[in-house]
Amino acid sequence: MFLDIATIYLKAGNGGDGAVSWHREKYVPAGGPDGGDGGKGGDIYFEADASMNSLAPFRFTQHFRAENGEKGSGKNCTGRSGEDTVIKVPCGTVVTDAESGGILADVFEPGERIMVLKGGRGGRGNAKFATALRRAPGFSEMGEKTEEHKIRLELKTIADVGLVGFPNVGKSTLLSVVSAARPKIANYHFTTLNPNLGVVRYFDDSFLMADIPGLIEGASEGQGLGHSFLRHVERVRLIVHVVDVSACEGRDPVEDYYAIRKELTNYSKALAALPEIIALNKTDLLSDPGPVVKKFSDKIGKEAIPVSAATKNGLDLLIKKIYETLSDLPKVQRIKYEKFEYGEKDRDAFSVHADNGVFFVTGGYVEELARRVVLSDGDSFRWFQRALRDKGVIAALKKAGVKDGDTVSIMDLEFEYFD
Ligand SMILES: Nc1nc2c(ncn2[C@@H]2O[C@H](COP(=O)(O)OP(=O)(O)OP(=O)(O)O)[C@@H](O)[C@H]2O)c(=O)[nH]1
Ligand SMILES: [Mg+2]
Repeated sequence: MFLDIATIYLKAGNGGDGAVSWHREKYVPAGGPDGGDGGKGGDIYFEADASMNSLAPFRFTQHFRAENGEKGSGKNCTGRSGEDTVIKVPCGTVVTDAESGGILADVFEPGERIMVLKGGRGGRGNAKFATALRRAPGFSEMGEKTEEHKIRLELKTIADVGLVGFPNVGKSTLLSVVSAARPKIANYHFTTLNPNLGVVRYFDDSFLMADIPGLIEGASEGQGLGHSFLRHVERVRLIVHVVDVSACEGRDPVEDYYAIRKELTNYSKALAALPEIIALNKTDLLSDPGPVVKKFSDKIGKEAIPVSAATKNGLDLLIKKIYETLSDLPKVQRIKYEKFEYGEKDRDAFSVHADNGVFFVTGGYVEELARRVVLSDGDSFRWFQRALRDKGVIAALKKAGVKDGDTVSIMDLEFEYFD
């Protein structure tokens, strides 16, 4: 099955905890603190892989985690950093945060790597907390914990040229004879279910052609394979509109032409405004194509190139025309977006609220503090109390009506309040 939209879950690595350790050496009775810092958690990156053309791998694998940082250890050894995770996606994959819809990345150029989630910072070891007054800090900091995020991937194929038209008009056949691509070809509708990409060589140069699944009337409202495929034409520079001029299915080429134009316009004005080259295919089925082609051009008032993907007649001229038109057009652009970043927790904010005699303190600042404290350690606890006082948390508790003996709760820490 073809997939051009996928939902996955990502979690960067947690930071490793800092260590509590004491320097030990023969004949040195009381060494100082030498607990090392924890390692940084692994980051998560996306990488554009030119050999991929669908998001199918994400049907089976939806959870990705980067490695956690390791704990610090004695002798001031910093813990090993967690390995980064690199997720490969096809060029043209737009990565968004599923909750906010914010765009994290447009993974565009082959080989391009974009970081979307940063690993947690490692906690500091007790060595880092030593001061002239506090020579033997018996506590260290815990590593920063990361959160899991729900992410949406959407493939918007990048190609210079998109082949559009009704089903069975010969788009895939055309791509297969002008490039090395080998899309499935068959004499029934909706043979092509996913866009195929091919490189078309033109002397020393080349361009990228995409074969888009057949459109039908109402595609812009979701009929047939609908919207999902129009999305793939969004990023082309030029449309090659393939029309079956042989009328072998009993349809009228002119009506076909206008029907597809209408779908393009309904889907997006930008799409409809793209330059277009009309290729009238299957001319080999006509005994005398000349008058038919002329009649078509006269009716729509535009030039059309007669071709046959089967006999390759007219293809040289078509490719030349495509190449020359492209030369005058601006390059494919990556989508314009403001990069969405997961906010750092507000490091200074906190709030107090009372509930049944328990005073809950929440917010980035106190959570950060609580992460660092070790309640059972006198030193650490005193440092924690001082920090609470300095930042005005104690004053806020008093204002909220705290009395001696009441319980104060911060994250998973609970302690009794005494002034
Ligand atoms: N006689 C003749 N038959 C052709 C020509 N081009 C394609 N065909 C045939 O038309 C049928 C459909 O061709 P495809 O290339 O699969 O058509 P498509 O436009 O990709 O169709 P969908 O993928 O269903 O949208 C096949 O049987 C082809 O062999 C042509 O120039 N002349
Ligand atoms: Mg096809």
